[in-house]
Amino acid sequence: MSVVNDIKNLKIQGASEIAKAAVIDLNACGNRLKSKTKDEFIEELEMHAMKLKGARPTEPALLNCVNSAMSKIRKSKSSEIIKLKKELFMYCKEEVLRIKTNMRKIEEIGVSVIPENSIVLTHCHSHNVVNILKTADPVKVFATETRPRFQGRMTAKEISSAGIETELILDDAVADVMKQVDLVIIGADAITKDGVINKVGSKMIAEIAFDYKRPLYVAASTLKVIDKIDIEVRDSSEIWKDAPKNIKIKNYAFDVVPYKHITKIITEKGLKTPKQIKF
Ligand code: RUB
Repeated sequence: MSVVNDIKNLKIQGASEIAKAAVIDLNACGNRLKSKTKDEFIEELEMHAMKLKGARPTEPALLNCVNSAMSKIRKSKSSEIIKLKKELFMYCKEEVLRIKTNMRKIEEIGVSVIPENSIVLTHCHSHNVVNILKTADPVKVFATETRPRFQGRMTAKEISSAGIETELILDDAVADVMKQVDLVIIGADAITKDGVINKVGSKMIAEIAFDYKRPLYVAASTLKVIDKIDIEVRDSSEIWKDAPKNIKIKNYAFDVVPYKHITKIITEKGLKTPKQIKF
């Protein structure tokens, strides 16, 4: 299985991991190329970069990191393939480092929003959120199962193996448990002008948290900042495999959480209000 396919079918999921896997694979592709000239090398690499970006075209961290490495290699003064390969390795390594450093900082900063003995609710599977929760060690975490692909099970497994009391709930049960929760923390795929984009259901959870006056934090690197991006619509078979033909099924993967429902965004540059984000 290729990394492109692994990203497409969610074997690799979560914006940060997707971006990391993509730049590592871009370097691996460059390394394998047998191109004779610089133009050929760039062109073939570009083709692979397009495939990687196309695997989840609505993931800004993936787009930003792959574009950044590609733009540097395009500007290279080297013409020898061996040198280009070495440079590509360096640029891809820089991107991986950027992703990892941001995640570490988000974890450090994120811990400060989780008071001692708190009960936290999260949705889907965000590596940033899991890192924060494992370090903050709240008394209990509610994890939504996250239909249709059940990424919440991954969150529940990781949180409970860290020794934190974990309760997996149906997505539909959020309204019922919200009164037991001190705060909500979710990840993000994109930080846009209109709001933060995260796994479908995030908007509904944010509205419920707002109604119950519970703070909602979003943990996300500024590598995910983008003006505007489409919402990914995935294959309907993820919702219902052999559905009758006359039923229309729309499998929106994400939704937009408006800023009025977000307390703060935990970025690698600190806790930010939407107005402090540069677009
Ligand atoms: C995952 C999801 C995560 C964000 C942030 O969706 O919505 O909250 O990607 O992840 P999917 P991270 O499973 O469809 O990729 O904090 O790991 O960057």
